[in-house]
Amino acid sequence: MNITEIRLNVVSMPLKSPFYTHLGTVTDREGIILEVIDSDGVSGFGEGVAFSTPWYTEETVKTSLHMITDVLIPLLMTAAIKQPEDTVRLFQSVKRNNMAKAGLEMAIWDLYAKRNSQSLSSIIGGTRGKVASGVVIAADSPNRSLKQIETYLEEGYQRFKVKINPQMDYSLLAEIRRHFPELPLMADANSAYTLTDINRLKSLDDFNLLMIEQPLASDDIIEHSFLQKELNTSICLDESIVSFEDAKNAVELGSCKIINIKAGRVGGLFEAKRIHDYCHDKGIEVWCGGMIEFGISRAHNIALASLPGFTIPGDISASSRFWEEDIITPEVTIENGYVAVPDTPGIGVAINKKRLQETTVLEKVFKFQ
Ligand code: OSB
Ligand code: MG
Repeated sequence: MNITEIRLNVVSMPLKSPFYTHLGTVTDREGIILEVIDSDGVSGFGEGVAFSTPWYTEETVKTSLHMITDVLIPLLMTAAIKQPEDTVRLFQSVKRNNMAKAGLEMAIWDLYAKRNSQSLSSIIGGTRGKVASGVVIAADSPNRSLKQIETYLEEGYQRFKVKINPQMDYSLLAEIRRHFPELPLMADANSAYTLTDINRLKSLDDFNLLMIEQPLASDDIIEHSFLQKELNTSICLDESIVSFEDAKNAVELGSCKIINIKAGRVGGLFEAKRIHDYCHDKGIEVWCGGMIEFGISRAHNIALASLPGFTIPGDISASSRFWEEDIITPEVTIENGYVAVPDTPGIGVAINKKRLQETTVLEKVFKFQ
């Protein structure tokens, strides 16, 4: 691959409705769209998924921009990239900043797949023609949560996730279970609890949840291992797993029975696939998490979720879940609870140039020598 140019667009778009978590409310989403172009004019697309503020991880749009512009692209300019793995090796000299790295690495995966006339799904070893679709309910009241569940059930979603915290857990889940006794339901705490809440967390075993996601601290693996021994409900780790080594430690310590894999959080598709392969081998179930992202990142998620170990419906919802109009064409749609995995080269979607332009707040072009 002979990269000649990288185009970067920071886009900003309002969500259709606010996304409430105990750490803050997301009403507008900024994202970094990256296009890597080679000397034959082939383009690969990636998306930096850091948020505007560091509520979910330490990265932000601004820190990502700094890393991408001042560190990672200059590194790419010094190296010959033959395959995506070369990018991973090259970026090893930079600590963390996983979302910034992933944005570029995933664009290079898309370019690599296109150059090989293969879909991204097939080039990473995907085996599914469609992936099961789940959705997140992040409303500000139990009533509005119930309403959203009803709407999304009608749209065909197969798995429902609600955000919980010590102020809003048992009563919310009881209300949901009263209306929807059989709903495939899980809860995501985004680290809202500590071990002192152990009895509260145990009480949630009443609700036959598929899993409880990230109950304890975002950098903890040890205490989750203690908690998992005390709970009937499976723990799923999200924030705690930022590398293959974290996944291995968590599995070996029994800190979780399920892992939510997000390529952005772990530094790209290569690392995401390594974690998947390891978990598949160990019989640990995985699913693909979401980042309230735009269509480029969703398209990558769909390819990732087509790997054989992704046995639980992910946070892979339609473009219309968050956006009036997405930046890709065609948009992501749900049919009978599934999203089709494209079999056309690369991520299988094109950028919607008009929508990209009208949502762009900053544009940069990097020319390689
Ligand atoms: O914790 O999984 C999370 C959104 C943003 C950041 C973190 C998380 C989430 C979600 C929703 O739960 C993901 C989505 O549907 O895009
Ligand atoms: Mg989560």
